[in-house]
Amino acid sequence: MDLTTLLQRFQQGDRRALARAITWVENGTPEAGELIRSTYPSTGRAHVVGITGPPGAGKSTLVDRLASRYRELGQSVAIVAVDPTSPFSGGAILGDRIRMQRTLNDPGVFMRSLASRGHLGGISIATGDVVGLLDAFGFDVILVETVGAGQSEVEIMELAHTTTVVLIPGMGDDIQAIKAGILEIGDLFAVNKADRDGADRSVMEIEMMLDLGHMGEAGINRWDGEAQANSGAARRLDRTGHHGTADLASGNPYTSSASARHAADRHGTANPGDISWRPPVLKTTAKDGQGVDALVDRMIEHLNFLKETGRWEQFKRHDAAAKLRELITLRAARTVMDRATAAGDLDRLTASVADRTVDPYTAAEEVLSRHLGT
Ligand SMILES: Nc1nc2c(ncn2[C@@H]2O[C@H](COP(=O)(O)OP(=O)(O)O)[C@@H](O)[C@H]2O)c(=O)[nH]1
Ligand SMILES: [Mg+2]
Repeated sequence: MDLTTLLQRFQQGDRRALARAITWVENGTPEAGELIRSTYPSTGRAHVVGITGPPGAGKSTLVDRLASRYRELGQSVAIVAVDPTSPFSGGAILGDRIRMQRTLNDPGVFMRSLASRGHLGGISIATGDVVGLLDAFGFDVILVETVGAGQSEVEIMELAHTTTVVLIPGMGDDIQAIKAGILEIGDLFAVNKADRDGADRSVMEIEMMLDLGHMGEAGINRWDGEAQANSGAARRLDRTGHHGTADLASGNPYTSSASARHAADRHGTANPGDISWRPPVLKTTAKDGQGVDALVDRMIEHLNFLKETGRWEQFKRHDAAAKLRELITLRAARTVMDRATAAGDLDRLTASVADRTVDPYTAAEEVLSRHLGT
């Protein structure tokens, strides 16, 4: 299939074209750039929800349930499962497919696993581009499942408007150990496997840590943090009022602006600029679907919160800046390295640095001044 045909079919809603497009982007084929250029104007609509947490917490099972619930609410759903820990994740994909049986045959649900094998530019750019394709294709909700731990997962979670951290009962000590990380990225917390002992205690522990974080610093999640950090701009933005909820279909929770009022009530203020989000902690049993409807409600509430406080628009600028920075950094580095290699400078200077005749800073300066220009 050539690019023009693929784009045509993509725009007609052909899922095979979408699958092919994702493969091109994933493999970094020459057409991928044009594909992204052509589809980018149609992006920025989907609600991107990150689902992260330790392996075995029940993320895939939960994602399957979440997708079903979103379908009940009339939303189309794309699922992206990223597993940076396993370069050959054939087995994992098979497992996910078994756990995601409920939604696998629904044309309103699209599922894709991404292996992370050495994509140029890293897993975060590849995932971002894939999410962009799904967004442009018209999915209302994009659920991104990752194993939470390393830097690449955090980067992937930056793509998400709403991040749900999935934990399981009896992780008290583990939570302590990783709390800095998870408290920062979580907009919602799900204590899954609530059919097991200790779920209530885990909920309490997480609540406590969130409260401590809340009192300790100005903001406990990145949105609060950012809003506080540039409070002037953020609040001006917030005061501009309600953003883009009207384009969502009526007759479901998406149209509700009650959430902002609710949040305002909860925080004892009617000024939207002062509203912050206290991540809710919920119990779920993904195995039988308990607590899933409530979790989806809170995810939608978070989406409404983002839109009604101006953070949705803020996110777009933040995202655009991050994307640009990442691409420029990457391209510039690649260009300089390629030129320096071709000119033999890299080899020569590497040898000099190794035998201590030149220090690395001076060597880097030399390469940059020689090869960074036009
Ligand atoms: N007891 C119990 N087991 C669950 C629940 N949710 C998922 N599991 C099981 O936990 C295991 C790991 O689930 P999976 O969704 O693959 O976890 P992931 O690695 O986080 O994606 C599977 O055997 C699931 O059947 C739950 O709510 N309760
Ligand atoms: Mg999984």
